[in-house]
Amino acid sequence: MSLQNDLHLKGAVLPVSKRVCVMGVLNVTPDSFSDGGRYRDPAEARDRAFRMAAEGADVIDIGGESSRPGAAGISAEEEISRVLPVIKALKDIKVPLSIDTYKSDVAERALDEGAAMINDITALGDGSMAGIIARHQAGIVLMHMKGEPAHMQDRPEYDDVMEEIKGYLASAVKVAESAGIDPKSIAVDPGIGFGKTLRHNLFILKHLDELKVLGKAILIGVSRKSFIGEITGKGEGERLPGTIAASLFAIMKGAGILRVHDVGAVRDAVTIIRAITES
Ligand code: HH2
Repeated sequence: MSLQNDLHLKGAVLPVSKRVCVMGVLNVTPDSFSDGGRYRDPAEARDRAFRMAAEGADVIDIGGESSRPGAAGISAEEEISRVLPVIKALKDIKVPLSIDTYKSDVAERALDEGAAMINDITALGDGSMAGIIARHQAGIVLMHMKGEPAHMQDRPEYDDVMEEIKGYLASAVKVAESAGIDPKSIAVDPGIGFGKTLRHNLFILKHLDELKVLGKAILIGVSRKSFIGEITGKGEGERLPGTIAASLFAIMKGAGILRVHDVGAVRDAVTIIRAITES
């Protein structure tokens, strides 16, 4: 397992240099592909977040808009109305909160309310995002996506998928650092399933270590994703074994943060890998 630098978030540190960290997914949307509609009520969202923290989540990622293939976008106001009450309901949680948004208006309100990191699937596509992150000294996940969620799975093509992802993320890192974001606050993510076929997703996982040249913590999100279903024939609720297998492969290839729905199970699996590698 190759570990990267610790990730510095506003007032918190993810100890990626010492161990693999787990990001628990909390979707407060009506339509997310696997947990849509389950945690829209802030009290339910709170219970879920506290449960994930108790199971060993290092950070909770709150999403107010689904990015599943074909998803239609919502307005910043609508997204704020979903996310903000949940952040407010989690004021006393010990783990830092990340917000899965590409809209700078949502990010600003969330950071004002105490969130520590923005998970941006467009890697600073909104021109105002970098300045807001820098001002708040917050963390940022820069993710690669080809196209937009509405059309990203319409026959994506690459000459060289890893080269394209590396180049894209390297440019995004440069934009982030030029805007004043702390280099230690940036994580990168190749964006499994975002404008990628099954073949692309497998190739990215197999060659994930190539992203180490970027010198940033590597985050990966394979949890319950459709490529696992394509291989195993399993529905969304039955993809935990596939999620664990792909996650463990990713950490052997250098991933430092795993974005997952099933925190307890993945945490246990990571602990076993750690015990073996450190024995
Ligand atoms: N995947 C999803 C959403 N956000 N962010 C990062 N950085 N990396 C990912 O792989 C990633 C992400 C999709 O999963 P989910 O949140 O479960 O579904 P939905 O987008 O439908 O809410």
